Amino acid sequence: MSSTPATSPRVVVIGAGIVGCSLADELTARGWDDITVLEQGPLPAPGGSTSHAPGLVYRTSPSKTLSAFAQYTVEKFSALRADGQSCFNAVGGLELATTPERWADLHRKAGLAASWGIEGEIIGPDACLKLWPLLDRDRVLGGFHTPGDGLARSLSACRAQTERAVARGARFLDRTTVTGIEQRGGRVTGVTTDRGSFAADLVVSAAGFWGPVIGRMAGIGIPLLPLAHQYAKTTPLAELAGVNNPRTEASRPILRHQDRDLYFREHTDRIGIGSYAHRPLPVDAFAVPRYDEAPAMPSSYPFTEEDFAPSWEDCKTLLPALAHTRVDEGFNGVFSFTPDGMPVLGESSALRGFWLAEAVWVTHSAGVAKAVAEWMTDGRASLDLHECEVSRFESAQSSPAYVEERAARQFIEVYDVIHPLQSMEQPRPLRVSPFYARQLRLGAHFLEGGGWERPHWYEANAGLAATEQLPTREPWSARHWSPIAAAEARATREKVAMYDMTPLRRLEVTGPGALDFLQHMTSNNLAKKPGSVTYTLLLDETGGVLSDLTVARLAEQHFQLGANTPADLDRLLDHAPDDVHIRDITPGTCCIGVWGPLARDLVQPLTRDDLSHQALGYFKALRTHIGHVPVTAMRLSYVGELGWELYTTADLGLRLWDTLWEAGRPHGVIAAGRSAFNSLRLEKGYRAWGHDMTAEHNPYEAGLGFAVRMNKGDFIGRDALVALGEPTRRLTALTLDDPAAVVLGKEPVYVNSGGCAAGYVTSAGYGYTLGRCVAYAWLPPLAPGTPVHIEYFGEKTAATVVEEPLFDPKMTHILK
Ligand code: FAD
Ligand code: THG
Repeated sequence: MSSTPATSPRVVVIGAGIVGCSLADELTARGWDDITVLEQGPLPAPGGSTSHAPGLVYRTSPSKTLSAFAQYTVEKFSALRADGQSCFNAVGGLELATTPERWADLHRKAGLAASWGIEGEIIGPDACLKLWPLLDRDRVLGGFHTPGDGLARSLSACRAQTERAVARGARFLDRTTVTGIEQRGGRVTGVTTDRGSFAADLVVSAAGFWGPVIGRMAGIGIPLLPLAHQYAKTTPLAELAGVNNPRTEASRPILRHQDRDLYFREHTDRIGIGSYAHRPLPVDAFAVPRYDEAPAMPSSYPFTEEDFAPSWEDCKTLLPALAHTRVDEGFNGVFSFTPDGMPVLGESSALRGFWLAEAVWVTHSAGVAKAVAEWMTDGRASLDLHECEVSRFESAQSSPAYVEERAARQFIEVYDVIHPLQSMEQPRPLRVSPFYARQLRLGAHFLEGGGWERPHWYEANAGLAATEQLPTREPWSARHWSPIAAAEARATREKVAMYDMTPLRRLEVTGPGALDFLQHMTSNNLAKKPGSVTYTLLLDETGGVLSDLTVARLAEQHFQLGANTPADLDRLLDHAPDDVHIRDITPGTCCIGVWGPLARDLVQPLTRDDLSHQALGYFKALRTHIGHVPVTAMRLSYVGELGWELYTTADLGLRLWDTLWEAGRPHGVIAAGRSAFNSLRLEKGYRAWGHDMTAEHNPYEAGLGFAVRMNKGDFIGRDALVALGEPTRRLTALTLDDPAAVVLGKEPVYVNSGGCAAGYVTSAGYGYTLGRCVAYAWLPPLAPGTPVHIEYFGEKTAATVVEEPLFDPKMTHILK
């Protein structure tokens, strides 16, 4: 158990759905004893989404964090008891394939399950029928069976956790509606309700789809959209007579028919059907009726039969026995969707002490509550939460229009087969660099990230690709990929290429205290002369890697940081003393990376400053001019080639591009995209934060010990690093043995032929210089040369542990 505060802060939790109840339990378990849960509806079924949730829990997700949340929910609810039975019914899960595309995707899903340690098996149609005798055998190609999935008894779990929290001192007040959030000087001080005020040091909004209403009281936009989703129960089936015990209600696996956006569970002798097949049905959170005024429950809207009609036909096709039944009761139930389908967790940076735990499924509820309780108690959670933190959204992603469009799209795509590189189609383009017009003209193939349009390759380079000898790709890995990327990578290694680095986050840190502050915040030594650049790590108190940064000291008191997520800025702002000023300069500036053996031939004639290796060495910065454009040049390269990142203000970006382009013509310069970029960085062994390492990993196991200077003085995370033992796992470089084989990331890795996966791939890409696919993976320490297997769509492909870096270990491409 963790450090319990000496006197517990006063906490108000808004909402007694599954999230609020689980949180009260987790906080009181950690010794917090001044918890008040305020609920507008009557307990124990106050009328939110939890009150009617059918409780299906499928644990496997592309997100390792979501899967871990769900695993904890299953563990915890299995052990919780209410009314003499467990709060989890482990009937298992069965996901069906009725199309070849889904059948292939289930194999990919089985790989994800293996990566995250979830038991599961791909089974044929006969085995599916054994588990679910009502299925039409002719419709089913097969399924993915996960015996540990099942049904959460949500309201029972609420009750059991409430009782435990109350026994430890928590208060639950129902029929108490929060009407205002009180604040002073940027800190929350309490809440007002229709029954008086409650002073509080911390307020947690666990108000489910009412989140935006609470957000408005606090002056904060909450990026979620309430949407209605249809759930119906059939009349009794003769075929189910006597099959299920009315107390446990279900014995057969929860069933998914994603090709038709449907799921099923048993309710004793009836079948419950959930549908995502209908049009998005947004609900205005501000117009939801109060409990006493709602026809059923505030979260339950009248069933719209016409929306369900096509689904009902699909149900009867899959389960022919349903032809003898009809829809007996149905409703349109409301819950939350977010722009990226992930929950919204963490403390608001705009209002200190105001926490969010919103857009959480029953599936993830206990895991989320544990993580938020850890975070509130220790300042960090034991799992990496970066995909869930409220701070992940860019300001360009905060408009209500953006949230509504994206969240509705998430609803539509909830069961779709989604490629890891697939971008949403709307609203685009949103953020573009100053070079956008040129990129369009060069036939850029854009993918979206953080709201930015990012070129992945340029059709203009198709001619160069004609000579590339590449193995053909199977259709999945060929999606969002082009052989042109190979030509762009080659041009970078052999000539020179321009990369749009504008989406790279840039922070400016200035002021008398800037150096001391950055020394305290990060792991490497930054006390160097102006003009130096340092690769350094933002660590948390336990030594976990929160981010990797480049820090350029441009003047005594002026630093420019190359950072990763918006959370980096929040972290720095949180800790900054008064004599340090921090600004995100990303939107007003831009950056071009000019890299390749001819980079100096291209750039040197454009400036009067000396760009020789002697005058401007590796990891050095210089303010200079490129033609008419003032730039900051940084001699570093994520692709591992000679060259510079050239930064200027957005207004001069186009001029910079054109100047470099013109000067580059005689050298055969090309524009190159992220597909080549990713390949080159993998060959060079440069890690991508958020994929290869996160807060769950320390620098040594991530292979980043070189960026830690233990003797520079104290810094956050140092004490924890001192106490570390030998690593039990390492971020390990692998190459695939078959030059034609490709993996994409998150696949399970097996060290011995039998047994469980020993680890999983973090990121991967074809190394065009090496002529093989490179994959990084978390694995137990293994010697170079060790053979392993990576499972890709159910097939094991051989790979070998290799020494790093794979490309140019002597740095001859960079140091010249
Ligand atoms: P809620 O349960 O909505 O709780 C929030 C509480 O806050 C409410 O009780 C509300 O009254 C209270 N509140 C709001 N405003 C105030 C205020 N101003 N003052 C005081 N109290 C306030 N998830 C799964 O994992 N598996 C499923 O199979 C599944 N099926 C679903 C089927 C349907 C039809 C629906 C609608 C949802 C389903 N979900 C499922 C989603 C799941 O139900 C929700 O994501 C989950 O219950 C949300 O829990 P919560 O505690 O965040 O919100
Ligand atoms: N450019 C800039 N800032 C950045 C990135 C970038 N910040 C975020 C992210 N990318 C940081 N990632 C890296 C990873 C590796 C290197 C640079 C940024 C790198 N490493 C060399 C190595 O590992 O050998 C040098 C390390 C050293 O000398 O200390 O170049 O792309 N501006």
